[in-house]
Amino acid sequence: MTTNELSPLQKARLNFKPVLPKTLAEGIKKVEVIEGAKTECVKDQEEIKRLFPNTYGKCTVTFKSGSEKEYSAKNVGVILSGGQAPGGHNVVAGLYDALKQANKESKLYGFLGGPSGIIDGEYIEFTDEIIDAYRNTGGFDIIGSGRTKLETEEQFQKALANCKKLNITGIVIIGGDDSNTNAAMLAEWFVQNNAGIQVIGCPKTIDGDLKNDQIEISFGFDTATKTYAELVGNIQRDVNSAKKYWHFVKVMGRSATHVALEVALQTQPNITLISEEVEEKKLSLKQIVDYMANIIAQRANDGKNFGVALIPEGLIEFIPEMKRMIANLNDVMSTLEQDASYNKLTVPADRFDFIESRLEPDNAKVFESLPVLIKAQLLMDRDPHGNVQVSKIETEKLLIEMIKVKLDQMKAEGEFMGKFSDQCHFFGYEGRCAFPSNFDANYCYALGFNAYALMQAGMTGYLSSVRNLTAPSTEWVAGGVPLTMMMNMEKRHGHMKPVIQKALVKLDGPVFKKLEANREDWAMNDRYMFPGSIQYWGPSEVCDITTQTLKLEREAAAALV
Ligand code: FBP
Repeated sequence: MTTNELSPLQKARLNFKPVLPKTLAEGIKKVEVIEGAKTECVKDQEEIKRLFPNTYGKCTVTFKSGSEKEYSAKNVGVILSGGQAPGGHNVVAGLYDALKQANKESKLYGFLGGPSGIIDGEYIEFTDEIIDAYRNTGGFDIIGSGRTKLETEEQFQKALANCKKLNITGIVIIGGDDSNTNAAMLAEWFVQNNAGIQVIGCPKTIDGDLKNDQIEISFGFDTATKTYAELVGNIQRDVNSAKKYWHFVKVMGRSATHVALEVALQTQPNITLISEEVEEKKLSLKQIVDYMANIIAQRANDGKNFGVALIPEGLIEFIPEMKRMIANLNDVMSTLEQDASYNKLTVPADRFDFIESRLEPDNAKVFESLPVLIKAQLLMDRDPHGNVQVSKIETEKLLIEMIKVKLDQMKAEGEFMGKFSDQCHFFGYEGRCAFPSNFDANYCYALGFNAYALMQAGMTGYLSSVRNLTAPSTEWVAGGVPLTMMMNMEKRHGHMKPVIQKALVKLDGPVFKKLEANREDWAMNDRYMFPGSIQYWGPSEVCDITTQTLKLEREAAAALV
């Protein structure tokens, strides 16, 4: 536990009291289950059903407050998993408070360093003192995080042995799609092996791509997007003051473009690329460069040699020729570990030639056309879940280099008379550990508290679900959704695996439609917005605003009812 001196904001935030939904606020011992409809998974039903015979097809649940019951003590372990997201500490605090409220003899253990903690048996036992020091703070440093994939029999056996040692009968995994895939696998394995250990997930990720009808948004998205929007707004002021640079801002979010789209709606920059649109319209890299260069040229011809462009982190994987090449590259790379002839190559250029010789001819051409920097970044190790580490691929630099070439051509043809001077940024890590907004502080606390309600009700293989999030938190609806409901089969490390499907930006949805309706205007006329920093105290219209994404999606859902 940290003993550092606390900043005034740190001290003040420790005293913020999250407000629970009414059903949970009346007390954990009064929570009763209302069963909803049975569920099916999103795709590949037969295969998922075969792989999850015990946890597949369960019903959704919501909670109501009833009469008070007594509960015996229960030991629970919690894991923070994957990338950091603001509010994780409050999930742990909510879980702790619910568990102690149900029975003060219950214990909460925190596994250290992510899922590897449960395998290696590394843990701490939480106390009031530890929890109180982390309430409403950002980060995952209370126990750390990691990305270990849980999938082998050996890992499950070790996890079981470590739980037995501590008499743990419940595990909460706080994570994104990959981490909750871990949760689903572990839940199924524990049932199959009569382990008597429940597993509940909590929807975390700044990426905003873990959502469906039951999960309106993952936690952390609110705070992270507001943090990036503040920074982009500040850059826009700078741009508008100096009028001499084009700022290219790559924004985190991995595959889906929810983060960049939300930041765009909050700040109204001149250009925002949407990966899902690029894929749908089958835009080539050249077409994207032409689109951006044309806006830059038109603005320059209006005397504006400046602007701001947002680039989603995962763009490269959505450009059709790149997507095909990366899929082929992933297959090739999954065979390289045992390939002695590749492993003995030490010079990057030799490695690139080797890879090109293994790729299909069209894909080899695409790979060959890329700058050395991008080639090297594409060959970096995949994460333990088989994902390309898009945060390490400098797409913004690739675009800038190609745009410069295009603008030179346009200049030669008299189509561009201005100047192009670039600055680039990558906003990602800056937002993942910010102090959670009031929304995330409340939401996370409710998710953790609710996770314990699901356990108390005997559920396993469920994701903690808290809905109706545009209403005040007292009106939020607490419940649970079976993890298998969100699963499908996807290729990872060269093999088909069951995974939770990522929710991508819907091009017929209200959030994208809003950008689409405005982007021509924003490209040429400077409609910059300056959201400023997250406010924790003050008027409700400043402190409690939800994201545009949540607002527009909830409004659209309500209109359908
Ligand atoms: P999660 O899906 O685990 O929440 O990760 C979110 C994220 O921040 C992505 O946006 C980003 O691509 C990735 O983590 C970066 O990972 P790392 O922290 O391992 O560099």
